[in-house]
Amino acid sequence: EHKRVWWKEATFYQIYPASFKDSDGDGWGDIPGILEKISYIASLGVDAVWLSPMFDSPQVDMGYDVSNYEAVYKPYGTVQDVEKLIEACHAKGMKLILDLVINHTSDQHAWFQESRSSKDNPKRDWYFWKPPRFDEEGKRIPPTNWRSYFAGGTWTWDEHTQEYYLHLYDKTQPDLNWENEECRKAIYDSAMRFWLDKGIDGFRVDTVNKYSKVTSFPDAPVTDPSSDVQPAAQFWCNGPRIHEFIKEMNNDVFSKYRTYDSQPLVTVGELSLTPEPEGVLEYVSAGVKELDMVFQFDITHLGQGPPGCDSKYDFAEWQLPDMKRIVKKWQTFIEGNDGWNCVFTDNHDNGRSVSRFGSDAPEYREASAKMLALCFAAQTGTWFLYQGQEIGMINAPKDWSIQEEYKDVESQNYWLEATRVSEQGTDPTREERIAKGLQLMARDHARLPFQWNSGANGGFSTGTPWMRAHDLYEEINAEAQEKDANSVLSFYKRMLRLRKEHKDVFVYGSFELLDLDNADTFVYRKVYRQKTALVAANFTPLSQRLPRPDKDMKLLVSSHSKTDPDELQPFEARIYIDY
Ligand code: TEU
Repeated sequence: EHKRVWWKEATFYQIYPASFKDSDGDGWGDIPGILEKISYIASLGVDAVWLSPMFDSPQVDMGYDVSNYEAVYKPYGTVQDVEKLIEACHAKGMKLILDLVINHTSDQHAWFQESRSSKDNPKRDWYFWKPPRFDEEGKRIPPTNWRSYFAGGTWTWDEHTQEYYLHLYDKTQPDLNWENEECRKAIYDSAMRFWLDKGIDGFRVDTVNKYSKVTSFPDAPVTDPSSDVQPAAQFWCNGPRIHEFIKEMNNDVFSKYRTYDSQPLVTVGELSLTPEPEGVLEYVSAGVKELDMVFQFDITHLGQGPPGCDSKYDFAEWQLPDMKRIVKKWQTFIEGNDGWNCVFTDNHDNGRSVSRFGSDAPEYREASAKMLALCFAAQTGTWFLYQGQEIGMINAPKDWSIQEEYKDVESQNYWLEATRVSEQGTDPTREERIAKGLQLMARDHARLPFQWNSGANGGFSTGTPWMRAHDLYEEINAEAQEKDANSVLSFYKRMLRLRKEHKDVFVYGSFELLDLDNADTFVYRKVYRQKTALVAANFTPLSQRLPRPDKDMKLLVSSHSKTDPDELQPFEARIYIDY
């Protein structure tokens, strides 16, 4: 049985500051806007807020490119505003965690500015600098052939000191050199203690398994001969010193702090590209003292090409059994050990779950939002919700221009690359395929302004929003749903209540998958001692046979107001219990 701790039973609500609420009409969401909506957030029944980066930043990667950890991006507000937010959350009984983005900084960070200023600057070694190589024709080439996340290579040439620097993400996001102890200590002070001392309750730790690189910097094997950059995650992910670094971070910093109500701090790491359960346990087993839990991205990879290379937005068909296999793998991975798990379908890096896993057609989008809420609310682990999920927000309309309306650096880079190879004729259909992939899975979809009401820009801003508001804000918005007992919002609140009331079974129970091969319904059982719950969810727009509940179980909840004893209606989901 799992030891009980607050953060296992808590539901977290992620806020993306740019897109939540603009209080001053400059088109950007801000901290005062979040403060205005604090009662709304608390009314959902969530226990903690995760705020995506609000630090000072040139916003090339929407704040995941930090230029000063100890300052707030001006349009978002001030350090004092964040202090007010910490207080306001605590006054409502909610905890607040911040994003910890420490694999890289922005190239505008003072550390990098110093580092790039000369080869003998004391901070030169805080980043990875390498001399060039030369090919047979004497042409300058980068130190390795690694492919970066946002398309292109991982090395950028710096004229000033005639060396390359490393970046796994955009060229304006140079990787910090964790091999350098002074650099690590500066990270702990500036990015962590500065905010912990102000009373935050923990961190969501960005890219947590990428701090240690294979520092001999070998070339990756050529898997794509048509490209000069190759997937190379084996050299920058889960590297040789990663566990040493995270243990040090925990020992020197995390373990020294408590939450505002004197409980253990919480840390949730972002652990991509670590598919094997055993490898994950090395990070989250309570005994190893690294992280409390990590996000696993298998679920968000449904429909994407292989991670770590150029096929992310090359849509790949998937079936419901694929999703079931993933859920089962992570639901059962913490059985019999002291690790923990995260449950989520949405975040700021993915298309909306209704559009990806359900249906965003007008007649089905509410039903699928509720079905997904129910299907995930009964799973073991800590539940993370992303802003707008609770009102069933959907992807941007398909007729929006990718070039004009999509703002994300990743989308734009993929789009440029796809149009280029199409023009060159090397892959004439790539442009069309990538367009389709972006329309479904681009990170932009989650970043549309929150739809508060039917006013201009969905009530998000009185100015011109940095990203266009969804065409459907009159149909999908929080204000209308607050008044409607049958809305997606009301259903989320109900599921959050039920999850608390039935936490033994939902949060801590063991998981058993039924009928893996059924491609229409997702059915599983949760068991805690003498208590059993049966969850059945219809992922199709057709009626489906309802699997017979065991013994004489009683209906706890259905996502539809009228239920049929033998059939699940389109996108209906139910829970039966026997206690
Ligand atoms: O994402 C880290 C990351 O590597 C991927 O899991 C993620 O899917 C990303 O979208 C790459 O396609 C984190 C942040 O969540 C993301 O917003 C940042 O862009 C990234 O780090 C760089 O800081």
